[in-house]
Amino acid sequence: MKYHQIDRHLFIKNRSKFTAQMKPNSLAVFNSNDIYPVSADSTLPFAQHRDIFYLSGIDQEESILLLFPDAPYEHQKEILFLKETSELIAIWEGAKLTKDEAFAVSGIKTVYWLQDFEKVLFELMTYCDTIYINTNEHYRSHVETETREARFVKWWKEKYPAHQVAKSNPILQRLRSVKEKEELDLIQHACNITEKGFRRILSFVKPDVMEYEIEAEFIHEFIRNRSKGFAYTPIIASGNNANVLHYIENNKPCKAGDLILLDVAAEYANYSSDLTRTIPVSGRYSERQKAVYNAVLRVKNEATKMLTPGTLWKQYQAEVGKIMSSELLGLGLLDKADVQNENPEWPAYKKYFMHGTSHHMGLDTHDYGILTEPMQANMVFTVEPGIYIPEEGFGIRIEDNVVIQEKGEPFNLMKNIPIEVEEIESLMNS
Ligand SMILES: [Mn+2]
Repeated sequence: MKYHQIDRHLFIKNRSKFTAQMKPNSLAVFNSNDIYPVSADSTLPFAQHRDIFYLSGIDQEESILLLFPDAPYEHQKEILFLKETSELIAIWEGAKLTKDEAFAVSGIKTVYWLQDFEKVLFELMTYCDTIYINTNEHYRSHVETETREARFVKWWKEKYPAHQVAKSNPILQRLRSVKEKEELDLIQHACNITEKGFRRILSFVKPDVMEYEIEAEFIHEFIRNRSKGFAYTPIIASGNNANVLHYIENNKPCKAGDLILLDVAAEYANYSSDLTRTIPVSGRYSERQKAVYNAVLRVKNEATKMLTPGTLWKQYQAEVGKIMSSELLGLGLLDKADVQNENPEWPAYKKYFMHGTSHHMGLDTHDYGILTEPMQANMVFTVEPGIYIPEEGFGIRIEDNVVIQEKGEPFNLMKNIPIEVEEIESLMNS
């Protein structure tokens, strides 16, 4: 790991919050992700499943966590299973966690090697009535492969058909959406690394630079600051490429006079940040670009104020739509008739702003959180309105990450990242 070890008390706290929600006499199981194959013997870099990470800090493949708060013996209440390390593995792959190291990371005292899993589980299954399985119920999830978790669930259902089953996911969705102080610090750290990357490219961008050269500057800055890299596939979209919302080719030259939409951010210790800025290739915005930019910025600032405890996501989105509509009227992109005659299912503003304004952010970039429930203090949201105008050859999105406060406006984790036209222009020209 490139990141500094996280204080294990975070994971101890997370486990106690989870077990407090479990039914009597129940056991919960959490699996690592697989390492995904490419072909021959090559693989994608390992990315830990965020739930086992959230509950243990274990950032290693082939790990299993069991939680059984009502277990008859103390040593059975929390158990980790790890891939057995050996001298051979140490030589070829580098050392895996020892049992002592796993305790230091997680605070879990009972650690077995993975080969003992079935035997140990069998004994525990004779004591418990219910097993919590961890299915993926994220509102945007779309999984085609069979995950390690899904394979386990299949195996378990076959082997233990008489046990009751319960869902871990709704508990985790609620817990993970409200961040602990330690987590806010980690997300702030990711945002600070992102800031360094953004400041680096401000003095680098000039006409005819390739989009991928900008991407390379970002990744250089991220990795030298102990990030594993991008929190998500970066979008570096000059000119009309910005109007392809998920443009990730990043292979075109940036032309003088165009804007570049940069949706690029670093991860740190598996926590995301999620930044978007839109900057002028030549270091100066045109009058029209500036007018649209400032309209997006005003929508962002107004939207941010609405992120307070009790706000409902759907109503928030509708309110932001009204503010956006009035800005689009001001820019001459919509006229009064467009708004008066709009289809309530697809309001007129969606022609220029067709995506959501905010999503939860944390261990996943589009993090857990139940959108039908009111917002709470210490939830982290993005705020990311945009105006996309293919006929004018540019699209503008501005995105910050904010923490909802008990009282007053949210705290902006990206408040130090240049956002005003004047500041961006002056940094690009200095
Ligand atoms: Mn986002």
